[in-house]
Amino acid sequence: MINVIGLGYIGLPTALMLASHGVKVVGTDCNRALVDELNAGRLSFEEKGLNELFSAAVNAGIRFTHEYQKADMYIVAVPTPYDKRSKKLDACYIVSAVKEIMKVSSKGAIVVLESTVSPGTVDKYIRPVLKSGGMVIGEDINLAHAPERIIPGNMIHELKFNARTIGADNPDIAEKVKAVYSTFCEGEIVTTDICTAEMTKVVENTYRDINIAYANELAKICRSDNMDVYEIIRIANMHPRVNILSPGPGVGGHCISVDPWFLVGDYPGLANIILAARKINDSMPEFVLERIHDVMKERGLKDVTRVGLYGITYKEDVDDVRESPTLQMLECMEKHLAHGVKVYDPWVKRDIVENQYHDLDKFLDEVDMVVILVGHSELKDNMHKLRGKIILDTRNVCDLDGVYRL
Ligand code: SAJ
Repeated sequence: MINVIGLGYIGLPTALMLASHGVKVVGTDCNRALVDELNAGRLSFEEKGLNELFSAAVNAGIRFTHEYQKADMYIVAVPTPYDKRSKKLDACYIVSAVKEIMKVSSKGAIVVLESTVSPGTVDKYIRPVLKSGGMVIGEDINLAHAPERIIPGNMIHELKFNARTIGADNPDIAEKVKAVYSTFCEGEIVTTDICTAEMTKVVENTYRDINIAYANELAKICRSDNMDVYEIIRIANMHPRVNILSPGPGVGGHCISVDPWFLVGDYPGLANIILAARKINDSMPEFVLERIHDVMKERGLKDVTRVGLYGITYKEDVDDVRESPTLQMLECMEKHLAHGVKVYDPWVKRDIVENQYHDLDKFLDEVDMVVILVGHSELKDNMHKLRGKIILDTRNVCDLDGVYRL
């Protein structure tokens, strides 16, 4: 039996996928309200294909509880925040999960960590906890790291088809873990040691952050001299070895905007490009505010309450608002006492900011200027409704005449 610990964006789809492929699974989360919701048949977030997977897993007998189970394998997918001051990983959730596992695990059980961690985390935090709990690693308990790689918006597909990395202390354990993931994963599964697996995952997300930072820096350079950054990137990308990503209002989400900090925190003085990239991406919400200001000035729009921000989530067609550029912009506006801007997002059903709308038409009725911060499919399907508005498009998704861009 496998006990999946943490039923969030990663743990839940993984548990469902395993269960729907014939593996006996129990999902555990310390959040009792979440467990109750799942047991009542309600999902905690939206994701393409998740409803169908949920039904299949429930039919296959998956259970959800707040209690840790006696099991042969634990898959741990709990949050790994970073300390904003030291920039280092905060391992508190992993450590407490491992402490709970120790109390109930079968002899020889394997603990597979899926959460993204900085290189050396297993050595630094998990091994000492197990040792001080009297566990002999390799006998009483075994360790592996199988970092998740799935992208929100296409998680279910990627869970099935992405290649995976499994780091373990010895090849036997790696093979056992590989056999479990092979029940549903059709991508190549590479086995290695734990530290290599830890570093590889952080390196992947950091690579993307740096590439986005390059695009964002180009956007700033091009704006300063009236060049069209999108056309320049489009043409440059025709080169067979160039693939620049897209500029945008900033890098949000709980992965790419967080993981590079682990390297900055652990390797100060060495992680220089990584730090510069983080700073550039973090500066984008303020850059967008400057653009809003410039466009308002050019068009003679003085009243900020006639400006509407389209999109609160960190990217298109997901409901996740963590580290969202829109929220960072709103925070910054508040500091400058620019209150009253209107906000709308079709994916955010609860009221989380002031002047938030839940109907696109009503939102558009109330504004003269629309700032596109997220390119949701809903907007692409309704772009004609923006005709006649002043439009600042930070995602390059609007092809109406007279649009302002980054
Ligand atoms: N963004 C841009 N320009 C781009 C691409 C993205 O501004 O060209 C922005 C997005 O709008 C968003 C942020 O970057 O705010 C991050 O979005 P994303 O789609 O690049 O990535 P995430 O955070 O949703 O998922 C990433 C993925 N990592 C890589 O692609 C290397 C995913 O595979 C990981 O599993 C996930 O992080 C994770 O959980 O670590």
